[in-house]
Amino acid sequence: MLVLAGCRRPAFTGPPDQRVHVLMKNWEIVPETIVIARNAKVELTIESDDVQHGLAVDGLDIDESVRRGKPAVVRLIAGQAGTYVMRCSILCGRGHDQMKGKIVVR
Ligand SMILES: [Cu+2]
Repeated sequence: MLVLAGCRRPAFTGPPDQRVHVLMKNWEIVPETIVIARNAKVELTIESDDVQHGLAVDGLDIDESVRRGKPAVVRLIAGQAGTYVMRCSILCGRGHDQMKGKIVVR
């Protein structure tokens, strides 16, 4: 098994401690700020309300594309407290650059 130091998001099994629903649509990420607990088992369900988007979170090893009607589920455990930038990773149109948010790990 290949282990990439620090940047690979650890997987987990069983029920999550925290579930978060993320909606991506032209041109925003809702909610714009997500607060999660450090070392908690977190499950993100990401949906698109319109075109194809991608949820990328730098520093948490997340980059998932999502289409309308096809939610993506991401499971993560964030071991490091801090603020991580969420952005859209798929050029979705005119307001693409406005699709930003943050994940705060406490
Ligand atoms: Cu986009």
